[in-house]
Amino acid sequence: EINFFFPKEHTLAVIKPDTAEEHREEILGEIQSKSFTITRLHEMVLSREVAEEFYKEHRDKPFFSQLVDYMCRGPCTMMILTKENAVEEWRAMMGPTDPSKAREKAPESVRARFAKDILENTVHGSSSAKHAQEKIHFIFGDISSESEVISTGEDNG
Ligand code: RTP
Ligand code: MG
Repeated sequence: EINFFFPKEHTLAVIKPDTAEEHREEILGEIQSKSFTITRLHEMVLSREVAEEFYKEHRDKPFFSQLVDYMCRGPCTMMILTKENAVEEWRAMMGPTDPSKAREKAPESVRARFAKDILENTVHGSSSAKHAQEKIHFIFGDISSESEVISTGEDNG
């Protein structure tokens, strides 16, 4: 592996509830084919409290209670993905929040192919390395012994 000069970065990726099993498998296959390391993978049903805390940046948005309902509806696949530039690369793989925009701008993206609408949009990804570090700690606890985490960049939820 050629990783002497490129520091690895972690991101938190989530396959949200209601995603069909075959789509889950396809997403996992694509993550691996793009050479992310799946550092952690944990399937869990979020409580309302955990979902509210996870998306607390959005608590004042009109869609917040629908978002929490959606996130608690079934099992989420929670993952730590590790690679240089992981945050940006996973966001690029996901595509825009709204699948109609995703189909226009990024037709190969996960949301373009599998999302139902702007709310039920299949996947989550941290929007910055700082956000990733915070959410990884919230979901998985302390992983600092495993590999380096970069903590720079903007955080807009
Ligand atoms: P995410 O945090 O889940 O990766 O999504 P994102 O950055 O692309 O979008 P964000 O603005 O952070 O929104 C978080 C999630 O809230 C739901 N949403 N619903 N009904 C609506 O207008 C609306 N807008 C956002 C989506 O599930 C979105 O992923
Ligand atoms: Mg977001």
